[in-house]
Amino acid sequence: MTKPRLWITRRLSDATLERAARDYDVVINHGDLPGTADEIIAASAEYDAIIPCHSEHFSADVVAQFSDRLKIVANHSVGVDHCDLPALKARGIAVTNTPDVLSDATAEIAMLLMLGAARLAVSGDRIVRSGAWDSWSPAFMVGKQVTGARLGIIGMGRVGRAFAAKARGFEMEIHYFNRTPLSQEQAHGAIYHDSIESVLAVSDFLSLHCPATPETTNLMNADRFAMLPEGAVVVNTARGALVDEDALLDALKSGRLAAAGLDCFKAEPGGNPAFAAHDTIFMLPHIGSATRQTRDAMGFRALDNLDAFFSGKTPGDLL
Ligand code: 8YV
Repeated sequence: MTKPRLWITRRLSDATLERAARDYDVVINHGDLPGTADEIIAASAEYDAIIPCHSEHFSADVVAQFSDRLKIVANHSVGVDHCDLPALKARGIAVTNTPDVLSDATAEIAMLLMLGAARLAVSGDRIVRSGAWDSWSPAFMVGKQVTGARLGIIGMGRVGRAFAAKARGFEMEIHYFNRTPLSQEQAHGAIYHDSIESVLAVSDFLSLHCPATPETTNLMNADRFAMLPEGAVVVNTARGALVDEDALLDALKSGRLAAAGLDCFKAEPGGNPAFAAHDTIFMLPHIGSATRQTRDAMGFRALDNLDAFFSGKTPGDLL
């Protein structure tokens, strides 16, 4: 039987690429640059399947120009905001993602950002590294304590719950907003709020874990930053689209926010150059799921979805 033709748009983990090469007639973009709209359109005529990352954009405009060969887009990501799902569905193209397997790695990065932002990691590192550390005083670099503080989580899906589990180790009082309340078993004592505003009022620390959709664009805007307690810390490991970046800067300047920890930005790659001057923003370049173990698991999950699809079964992560 001829193997399905598969395009892998980026340099996935070695184990993933080996398995893909064993089971598929695969072309790998070893150059590892994001696939352009033209390349994606051309691929729709040459391949039965694509494994893209969030760096490839399947907009309605791109999908409208597709040929008929492509049958499945098996994303190597949990977020699918780079895919116009209705447009792909209308073309009869299956779409899958990779939930679960990256929840712990992403929650680890959220914890790193929360601790780093709260305890002034950027200034501390810079002062020691630059040789500018020439004095010490009890008043030096005094940050905000995480242990026992109130944590607000917007979006209690898999990553939100993994983060809450880690935060419980810091004895944090966890409040959350979610479209639906969690069962008692899943909530582990976290306090449900039926509105975002209500969570903000009690969030000494706030962490965003919801998908980017038209409804969540600029979810954190000037009005909402103003609802946080004075000196709050905001963490975003979800998507840059969730935060109005000008409003975030204003909130830092006014002192409403003490600090922010960001792994994602409106413009990626690159981030927001206006953030660079602010040591109170601890930044990472969208590496929430970037551990060896998780990269393998994401690649394998995408391949599991393809295997199911091409053997006539419903992929586990069909959207
Ligand atoms: C990935 C992510 O690194 O899964 C997601 O939605 O944002 C990241 O964890 C990236 O999307 C890989 O394609």
